[in-house]
Amino acid sequence: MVDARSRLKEVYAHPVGRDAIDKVLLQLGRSRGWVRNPVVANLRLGTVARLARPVLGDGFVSSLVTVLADHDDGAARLDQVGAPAQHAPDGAAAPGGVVLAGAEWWREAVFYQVYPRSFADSDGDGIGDLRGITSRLEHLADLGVDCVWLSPIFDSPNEDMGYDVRDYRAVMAEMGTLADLDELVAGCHERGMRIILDLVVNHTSAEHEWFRAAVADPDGPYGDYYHLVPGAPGEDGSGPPPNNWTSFFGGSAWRWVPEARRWALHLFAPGQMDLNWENPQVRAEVAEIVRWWRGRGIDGFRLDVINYISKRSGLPDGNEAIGRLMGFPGIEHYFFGPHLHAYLAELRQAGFTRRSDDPPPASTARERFADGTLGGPLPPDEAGVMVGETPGVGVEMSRLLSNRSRAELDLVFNFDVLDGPGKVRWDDYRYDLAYLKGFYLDYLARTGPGDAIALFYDNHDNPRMLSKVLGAKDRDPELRAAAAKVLATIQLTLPGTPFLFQGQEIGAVNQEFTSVGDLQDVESRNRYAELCETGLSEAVALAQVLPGARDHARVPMRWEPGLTTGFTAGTPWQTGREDSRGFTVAEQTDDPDSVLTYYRDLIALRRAEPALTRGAFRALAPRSRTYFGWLRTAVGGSADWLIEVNLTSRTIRRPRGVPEAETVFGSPGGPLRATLAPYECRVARLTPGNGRTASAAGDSTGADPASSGVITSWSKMEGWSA
Ligand code: TEU
Repeated sequence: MVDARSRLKEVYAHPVGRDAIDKVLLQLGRSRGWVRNPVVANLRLGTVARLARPVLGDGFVSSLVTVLADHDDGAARLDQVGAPAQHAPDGAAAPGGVVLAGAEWWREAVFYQVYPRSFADSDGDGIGDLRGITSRLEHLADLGVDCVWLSPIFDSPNEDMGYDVRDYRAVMAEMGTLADLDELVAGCHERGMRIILDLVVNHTSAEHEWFRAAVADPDGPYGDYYHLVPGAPGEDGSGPPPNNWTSFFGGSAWRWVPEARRWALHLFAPGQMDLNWENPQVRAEVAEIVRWWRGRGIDGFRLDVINYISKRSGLPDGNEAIGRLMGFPGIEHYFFGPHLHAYLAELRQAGFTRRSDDPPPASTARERFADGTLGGPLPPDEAGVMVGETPGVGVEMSRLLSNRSRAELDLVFNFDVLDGPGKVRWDDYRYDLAYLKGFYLDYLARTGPGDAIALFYDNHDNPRMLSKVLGAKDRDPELRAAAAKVLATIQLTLPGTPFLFQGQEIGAVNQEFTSVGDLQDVESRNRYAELCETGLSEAVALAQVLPGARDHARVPMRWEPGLTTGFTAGTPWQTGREDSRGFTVAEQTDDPDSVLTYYRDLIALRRAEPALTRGAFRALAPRSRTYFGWLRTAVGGSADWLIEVNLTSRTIRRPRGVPEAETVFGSPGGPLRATLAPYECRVARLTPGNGRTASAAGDSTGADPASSGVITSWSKMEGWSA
């Protein structure tokens, strides 16, 4: 039990405490070495509270103690999970080279996120639809995708682009019909791909029948489906709301619903009403929705803001310092709530797990072999895959949510990779890939094969990573392609499950929006309006919205050159602002040097070489800020792979000698040299043997005498990590 007398190191030993402290340090842009300093580590919490008062104000420490107390068995639970086994080879190779057929197929899969509104439009109304996706499945199959994830397609008034569901068992009219969806599911399965949907159940649309019923009769059975709180006597909505929580899209998280004479909680837009998960009836409804879709052949779900579902009962005010630091007052009361683990375990059993008397699903994916050829339909998965979207959780919390032994989620997203220390999405800055390297090395050192890391940089909620890395240079076609390949190499060959977002495979970048009229997203528009209200000029307000606008990633997919990019025959609902040459699917498909070819070939190699997915991992030169290299070794050590990238736009010197290795993949190609070109990347097979020097191996540029030591064996490579 942590209390004010506990020492900082005891808090740090608690998984939730550690993540919380790390988060604060990251947000403040401070090093973690600070906590390890013995003087600091031995400070009592009460003392920390006094010392930190000028920065953190009052109540910070007691808020922390409360959150830790919710998960007081947390440390014990993590012990159960066990010390991470450091990504040692995970069991024997699958028999017969068959991949992705096992219960945990998703550990080796490549996921691909489709943003349906902007993928492909089949009927010319300017809005992407299900038939459009079906017509483009060959692109995904060619790319080597194992599982397609569709952002929301359920019936919705679209206040937040489908993340406000009106009917969980119907398709949104502009995207098609249930029959179209069945066809899309069958089309994926036929090509050996699974398909998952987005399950948005932290909240429903205010137009959902449950909310209508709740408003009509707040004391009736549906009143308790939501967080509806009576106002003071005579309240008309002008009084203060029930607490100080704020919405992620601006303003208070409460709105007064006059018909019900109640305040209603909405952590997102005013029409996204938070469900009350404390009500067992709500949990049962959600499980039924999942079972219904599983029967139709859906292979699982990505669960939207699923770590927000358990709110502290009584909905107390949030601590102000935490609110300031994290940007959202109240967040400590729901981002890792008291009953989160119990609700997830229950949902897994009641919704995602097949029962022996369940009829078979409408279809299942065909088996796909290591060489890409297809077999017959696989037996139904025992459980649908549960991919948690979990904003704000750190590494230890990720383990508590995803470790195999916990039977909660399968995979989680950790968003800390997306922005550098002290930065948030809205900041205009150049992302340093050295941070990305450090983030993953830390993550990998603290997790093992039973944990699950989703490797991702792009999604529909973030500007493009490629643009964050390159800044204005993202318009330089050479740099753009080279850096895109660096990101691909890291994402596809580190341990973990890659999630690609549409467009990544062709090197998509941010858009040059010029007015607020170009932005469609509720979050960007609200933020712009709020900034203007504070007295900023429109130009300055726009400049403060654009770096983080979610619209960058939501423009139509660029299938071919031209104004409408092959996305639609009509007028696109959202226009991209790009007319660059060479960054469309059509232009890249047959180009051997294109980003698309690189992705396709690397995914194929990944499927053929188990070392790249299941192999042991070892970092080389872990402290270098410019070079990122690592080894992957197959079970039995039959094949050693060397992967390396130059994290910068400058030529860099290799940290040690030139390894003797056969480059299977490279950008630019050619033999390994003593230096790495700007954003160079390599996937090479280490050659066992000795004696040959780098120049004898064909390095026409001449080996650098200072680093001409040839590394010919695993054991010598290990010296790199010293
Ligand atoms: O996003 C959750 C989330 O917390 C953020 O990543 C979100 O982008 C927001 O901008 C925070 O400021 C999920 C969905 O991915 C997002 O599209 C939805 O808007 C949101 O939940 C609400 O359902």
